[in-house]
Amino acid sequence: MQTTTALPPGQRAVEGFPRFGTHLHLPPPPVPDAPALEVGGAVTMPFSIPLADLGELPRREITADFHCVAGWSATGLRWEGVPFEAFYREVIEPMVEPGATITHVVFGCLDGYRVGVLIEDALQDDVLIAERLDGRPIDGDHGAPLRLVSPQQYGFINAKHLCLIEVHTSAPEDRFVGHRTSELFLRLYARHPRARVWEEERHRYLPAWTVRLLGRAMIGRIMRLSNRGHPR
Ligand SMILES: Nc1nc2c(c(=O)[nH]1)N[C@H]1C(S)=C(S)[C@@H](COP(=O)(O)O)O[C@H]1N2
Ligand SMILES: [Mo]
Repeated sequence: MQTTTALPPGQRAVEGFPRFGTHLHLPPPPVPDAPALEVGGAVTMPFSIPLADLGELPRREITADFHCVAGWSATGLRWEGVPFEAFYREVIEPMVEPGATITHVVFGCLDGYRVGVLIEDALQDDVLIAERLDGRPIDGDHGAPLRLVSPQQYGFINAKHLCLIEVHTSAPEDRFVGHRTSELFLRLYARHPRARVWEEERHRYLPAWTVRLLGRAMIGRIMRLSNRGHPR
């Protein structure tokens, strides 16, 4: 098996790249005819960028491992897209409300998933708004048409089916709009606000080893469920 680097503490490599998520068995959301990325929050006016226009921004390719907080890691994934930092500096920052200090960014998704991160974590230079995985457009399993890729943070930060970026001046709440089980999942699991894999920041309150145990008990079930929503 190809491994890019040693794995972070408490992670085990799996074959391939499974579909996994709080979406559980739900199929991926349909990709709109004219997909776009909306920008909102503390900006002078919300606006929208057609995906077709992302081509004008700098591009980058990275090879990275992907670490789910439940304990599995997919290794050697090749992502291609726009560095989040370039998108932030060139597209978002000029529109930020005068005087606002941005501390957090929320990534919103076509399936209702929303996750907030600290601005300094989002601005790490390996964070991508990814359009391609292993040389092909990202498929429904892994977040078509766009997803966030933040290799130094657990999978749950890596928002699939990305359609919205909001900038905030204080810590926002993670939410899942539209599916009761997924919403419950996010409420029950008080995830760590930074979620850095090398620091093993799995949970806001619980020590990492308890989450390792819990994860091991859940991985198989969630993988099988998620696979039921696999587009065929
Ligand atoms: N939109 C959306 N993004 C999501 C999720 C989700 O349920 N919906 N699950 C997260 C979790 S917990 C993980 S581990 C990864 C899994 O990504 P994969 O299905 O591409 O393996 O997606 C993350 N991003
Ligand atoms: Mo995850």
